[in-house]
Amino acid sequence: MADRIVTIESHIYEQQRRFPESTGEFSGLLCDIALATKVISLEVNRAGLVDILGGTGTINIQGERVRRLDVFARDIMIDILQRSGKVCAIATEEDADIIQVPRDLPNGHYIVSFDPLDGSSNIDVNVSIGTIFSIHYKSGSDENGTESDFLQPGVKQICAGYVVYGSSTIMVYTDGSGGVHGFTLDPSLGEFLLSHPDIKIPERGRIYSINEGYECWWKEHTRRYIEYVKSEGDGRPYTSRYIGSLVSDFHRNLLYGGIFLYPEDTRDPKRPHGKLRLLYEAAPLALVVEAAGGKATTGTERILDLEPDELHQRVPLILGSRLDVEDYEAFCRGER
Ligand code: P6P
Repeated sequence: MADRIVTIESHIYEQQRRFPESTGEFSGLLCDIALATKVISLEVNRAGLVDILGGTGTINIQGERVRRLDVFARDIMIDILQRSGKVCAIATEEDADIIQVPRDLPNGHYIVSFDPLDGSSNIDVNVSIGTIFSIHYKSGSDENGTESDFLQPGVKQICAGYVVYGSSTIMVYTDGSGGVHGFTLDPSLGEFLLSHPDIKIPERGRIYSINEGYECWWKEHTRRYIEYVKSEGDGRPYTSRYIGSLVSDFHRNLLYGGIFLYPEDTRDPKRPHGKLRLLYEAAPLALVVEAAGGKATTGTERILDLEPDELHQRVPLILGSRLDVEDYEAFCRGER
């Protein structure tokens, strides 16, 4: 007898019934995001066929070459969010400033930050990529949303999650009510089906994920921590796994246990806090990993407590199994 088939929509509305006072606006927004990622998944899986590989020739505000799929993913998310009637403003990795909802469309109380296609440099070589999203309730009084609405600590996120476009397309999210749930897209049905209910990350893993090519730029505490996990001893050496696609590295470590590190380094005095962004990479994944029993830190501060100064702020990001992250924090404090 097949297990009960649970679509993401039925799961979302089942969760909503736990909050009798809810209006259904949040549930509808999350369903809209699921719809957008289904459309993106279709295009990602066809990219090699419909010649939308290769760049657009433009450069985004991060100074990175924009791939056509990036643009497509951004446009789909913005179009669906703006027409949802639940959002008043949007921030994306591809845009320097926030995007408000056109005046001729209804807007709502939520703001959404997202990285439309993280790991996009892997598109042309068929390595899995992903979308990361974060939902806050707007904090200000301006019904059209302002940049300051986005500068809230991650602990205030209403919901956060990601989609991995890999061997299959999986959407994972937490709505802060404690659970982390994964849904696998059944392409024949065009439905996300509950495949990973109530995900919990192992307390300790045996995987570490860091770009070892940058060792010459690591700070001393990072160098000594990596030396430690590579040394023989109690369950060590760990296995090194690094895809170079944050959502894929994170998703694997969430299910198997382990630690992902993109630490601050000494390569560029103008960029002392590493590469990853707080609003639409670190904070959403931090909400997911903590809801699954793990931890997310800069090395010295809890990611979810950070008060953003600006939309595209970069932060060191170390997250995964609780005991592994705590080991790293001890090295940062000089206790190990
Ligand atoms: P590096 C992809 O460009 C990305 O933003 C993340 O998906 C990934 O974890 C990281 O950069 C990889 O960066 O410097 O190791 O190539």
